[in-house]
Amino acid sequence: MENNKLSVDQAVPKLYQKAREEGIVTVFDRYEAQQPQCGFGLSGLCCRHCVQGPCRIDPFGEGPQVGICGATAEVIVARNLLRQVAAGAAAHVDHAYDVLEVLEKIAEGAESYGIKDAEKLKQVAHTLGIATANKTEQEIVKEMCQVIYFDFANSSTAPMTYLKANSPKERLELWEKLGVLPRNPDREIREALHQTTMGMDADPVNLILKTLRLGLVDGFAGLKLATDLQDIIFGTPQPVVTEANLGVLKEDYVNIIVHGHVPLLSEKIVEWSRKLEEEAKKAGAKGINLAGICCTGNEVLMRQGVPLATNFLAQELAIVTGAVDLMVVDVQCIMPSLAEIAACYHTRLVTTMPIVKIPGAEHVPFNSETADTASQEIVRMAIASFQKRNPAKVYIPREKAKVVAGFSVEAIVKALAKLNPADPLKPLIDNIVSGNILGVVATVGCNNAKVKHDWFHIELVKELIKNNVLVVTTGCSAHALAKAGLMDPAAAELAGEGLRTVLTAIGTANDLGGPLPPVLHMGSCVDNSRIGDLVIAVANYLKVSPKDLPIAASAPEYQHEKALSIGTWAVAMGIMTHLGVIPPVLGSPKVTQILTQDAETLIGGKFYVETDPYKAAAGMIEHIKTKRALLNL
Ligand code: NFS
Ligand code: SF4
Repeated sequence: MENNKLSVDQAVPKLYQKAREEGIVTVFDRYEAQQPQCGFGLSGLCCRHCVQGPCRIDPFGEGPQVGICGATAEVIVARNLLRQVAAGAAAHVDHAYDVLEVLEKIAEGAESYGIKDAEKLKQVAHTLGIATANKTEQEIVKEMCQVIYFDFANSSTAPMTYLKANSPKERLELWEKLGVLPRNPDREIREALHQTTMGMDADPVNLILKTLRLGLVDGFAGLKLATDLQDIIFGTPQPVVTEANLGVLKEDYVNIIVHGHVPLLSEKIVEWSRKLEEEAKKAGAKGINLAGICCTGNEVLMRQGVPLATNFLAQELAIVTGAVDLMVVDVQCIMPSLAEIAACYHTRLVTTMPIVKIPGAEHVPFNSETADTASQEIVRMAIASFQKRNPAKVYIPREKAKVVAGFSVEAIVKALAKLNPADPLKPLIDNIVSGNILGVVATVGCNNAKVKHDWFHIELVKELIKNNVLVVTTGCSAHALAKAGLMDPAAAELAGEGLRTVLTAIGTANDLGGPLPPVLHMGSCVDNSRIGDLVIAVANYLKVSPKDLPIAASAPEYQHEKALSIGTWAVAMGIMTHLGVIPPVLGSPKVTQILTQDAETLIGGKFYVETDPYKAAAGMIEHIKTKRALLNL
C-alpha cells in the first residue's frame, strides 16, 4: 500500500516502511491481498447457517432470490446481524462475568485484589437496593454478588435486575411495550443463537427486535456491569496527565505492552512493573516502561496514567519498533499475526487466557489465584528479554502527544462542582441551553482496515468541536484522538468560541491554568456505559427522555462485533448512532429501512450510515439542531 494512504498517524508510515524493508507483512498488506472483497458478504447476503449452504442471494435480482431452505434476503441479513450482535454482547458479558467472579473472591477473602473505591461500592449497592448501613465492605460485596448472580441464574421471565436498576422509567416502559426487555443475559445469548439456526425465525421484524434485546444485554450485563465492578475493584478514574503514541517507548527501559481488554491482568502488570523496577535496573535498564494498546490500554491510562502506545490497526507496528521487550495479551482485538511478527524480533508475546492461545506465543495462565505469581513471571520475562534486544533493529518514532484523560462521570461532576457545588450539572445544562455547547457527540469504537487509519475519527471530531459540539470518547477512537493531540488542553483553540469559553471556565475553576481539552476521554469500550450514565443523568435532570437530548453517537471506523452490539444498545437508548463503515445489511432493503428510519419512530434512536466524515459531522449537527428545536432551545 502507498505510504501516504495508510494513516494520518505519522508513526505508521515510518514503521510500515521498516516492516517492508524487513520483509514483514502487516494488516495493511493483508487488506490489499483480500481485494476485491465478496459482494455477497459485504451486503449480508451469504448464509452458512446450515450445511446445505452456503447460499447466496443475488442483490441484482437476476440470480436466486431465496436460499435452498427458502430463506429470503431479509431473513438472511437479519439473522446474520442478530448473530453478530449476540457475539458482541457475549464478549462484553463474558468480560463482566470474569470481573464479577473476582469480586466474589474478594468477598471470600482473596488477597490478590481488593476494594479500591468504597464509595462506588456503596453507590452501586444502593442502586441495586442493597442497604449498606452497619455492614462491612465484604458483606456488601457478598450481597451485591448474589443479586448479580441472580441475573445469570434467573430462569423466569423477569427482566434483568441490573438493567432495571440502571435504566430510566420511560425507557423501561418502552422496552417492555416492544417486548425487548432482556431476562437472564446468558439465556438471551443462547436463545439468539437458537433463533438464528436453520429452520427457525423467518420474520425480519422479530429478528430485529431480538437484536435490540441483545443490544440491551450488551449495555447492561456487559458494559455497565463491567465498568461498575472494575471501578469498585480498581478505583473510579480521576483526571490524569500522560502521553500517547509509539514515541512513548523508551530506548533504555524495559518496554512492556499490555494489550487486550480486562484490567484484571493489566492492573497487575502495572503493579508488578513498579515493584520489580530494581530488578530491571540490575539487568542494565533504567527501569520499566509500560504502555497500552487497545482497551486495556485505556483502562490503565484512565486509572494509572499509563501512556497509550497505539490503537488497534497499528498493534503490529508496535512490535516492528524492535523496542518492545514483551507484549502481554488477554482477550479481544488481538491480531493472530502478532506471533509471527514478534518472531522477527526479540519480542516475547505472552497469552494468558484459556480462550486465547496463539501458536508461537508463550502461554502463562492468569487467573485470580495466579494473578501475582503470573504477573511477576511475565515482568521478569520482559526483563530477560530486554537483555536480548538487538539495538540494530530498534527504531522508536518520535511521535507522541500530551494527553489529559480520566473523565469518568464522577470526575466530570467533580470538575463541574467547582462552578456550582450545590448543583454541579447546572453549569453544563446552562451552557447547552445558551448554545455555548451546541450538543454532545460520543465517538467510539475501533479502527478498520477499510478506512485510512484514524482519519475518520480525527476529521469528524475536528469538524464537531469547531461547531461547538462537545466530544466525549472511548475505545480506539479515544486512542486516535489522543495521538492527534486533541486531548491536549491546547487543542481547545480548535474549538468554536462557545465551547472554548466553557472549557476555559471549567479549567480555570479547577486551577488547571487553562482550558479542559475539547475531547474528553471517558475510557475503554465497556466504559461507553459511563457515557450512558451521563446521558441518563442529564435526561433525568431535564425530565426528558434520552431520545430528546441534542446528542449523537458515532463509530467512525468500527470493525468489531462488539461495536455493533454497543451501537444497538445506543439506538435502544434512543440515540442516533452514526456508522462510518457500511454494515453488512444493505442486501435487505427492509432491514436497512428499519435500522436507519423506522427505528426512530419505534424507539427514538436509529443508525445513520455515512462514509464521509464532513457529511457525517453535518448530519449529526443537523440532528442536534433538530433536537434543540424540539426542546425549544
Ligand atoms: Ni472496542 Fe476495544 Fe479497539 Fe474496537 Fe477493539 S480495542 S473494545 S473493539 S478495536 S475499540
Ligand atoms: Fe441456505 Fe437456508 Fe441453510 Fe442458510 S439455512 S445455508 S439459506 S439452506
